[in-house]
Amino acid sequence: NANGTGSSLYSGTVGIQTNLSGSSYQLYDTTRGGHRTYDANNSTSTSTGTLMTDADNAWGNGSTSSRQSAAVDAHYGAAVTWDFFKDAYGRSGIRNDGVAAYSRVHYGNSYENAFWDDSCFCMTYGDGGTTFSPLTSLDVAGHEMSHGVTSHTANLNYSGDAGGLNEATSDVFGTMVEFKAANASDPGDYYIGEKIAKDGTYLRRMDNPSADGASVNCWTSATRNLDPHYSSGVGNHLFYLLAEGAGTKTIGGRTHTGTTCNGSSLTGIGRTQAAAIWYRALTTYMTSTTTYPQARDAMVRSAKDLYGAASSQCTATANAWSGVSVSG
Ligand code: ASN
Ligand code: ZN
Ligand code: CA
Repeated sequence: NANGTGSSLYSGTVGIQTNLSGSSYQLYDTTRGGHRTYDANNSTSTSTGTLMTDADNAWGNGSTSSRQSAAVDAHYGAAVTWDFFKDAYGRSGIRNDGVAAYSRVHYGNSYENAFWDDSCFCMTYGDGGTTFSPLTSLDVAGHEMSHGVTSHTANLNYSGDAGGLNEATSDVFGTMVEFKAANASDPGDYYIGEKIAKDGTYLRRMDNPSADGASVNCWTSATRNLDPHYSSGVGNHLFYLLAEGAGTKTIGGRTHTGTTCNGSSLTGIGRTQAAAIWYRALTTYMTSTTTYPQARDAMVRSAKDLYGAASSQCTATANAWSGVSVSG
């Protein structure tokens, strides 16, 4: 194990764990289940690619002119995601078996997405093109790897209300990963993809999902018919309201609104407890077919388990769900 330094695209200069093999260093983190970062060499094949190596253990230059820079973000994102699940919930890797996934960067040409794949147990990032810069920001890395956690726990379907809960779970934990590593380059916020959107906007907002023109803030019986990236709005909005309450705030330099669907005022319990309630619901009570009303029950039960039936956290959980039009 060796301590490397990386000049990332989105997180500034960061420490990364590497491995000295012969005379060169590898992007191989032996301290977190053996996570390796590979160059996909602009191929879209299923091959693993080439393990990234470096002569002096100082990686990247903070710009896309170095192929190492996106790899620094990916390697760092995997490390922060590992540490988040371990430190917050004692979860040792995506499968909770102590074994790391691996990451690939520079997938395809001008590829405008990033994705988790259960079959290779691996994480893949495109370089982006007209819409996105390389899709390696912390919130996206945490989002994608959290799809792996969902697959190995509740295994929420990718359609109907469950699809929205699946996507919202990834936005919740992707955001928690971003907050865990918050620094001047990437202060935490409840926006998703704000570092990679070339037009300076974002992919999604948790405080006011409908601001993107397609996501929904409030649950109805029609929510289940939406693409999971839009039906996630209900779950994202719930999480924001539970964590931060209603009312306008500036967080990470960005405006967050947070308006309830029923006009109620809410006080947040903080993101750490809100995420703990969500994680317990995901890993204890949710199943592949959980609906939004069932998710309310799952989270109220989880809040009772964690904080007690008479706790303010339990009341806040119920009130926040009512605030996104999911009544008890
Ligand atoms: N980036 C997308 C997501 O995680 C990948 C996909 O199309 N599922 O939602
Ligand atoms: Zn997703
Ligand atoms: Ca963000």
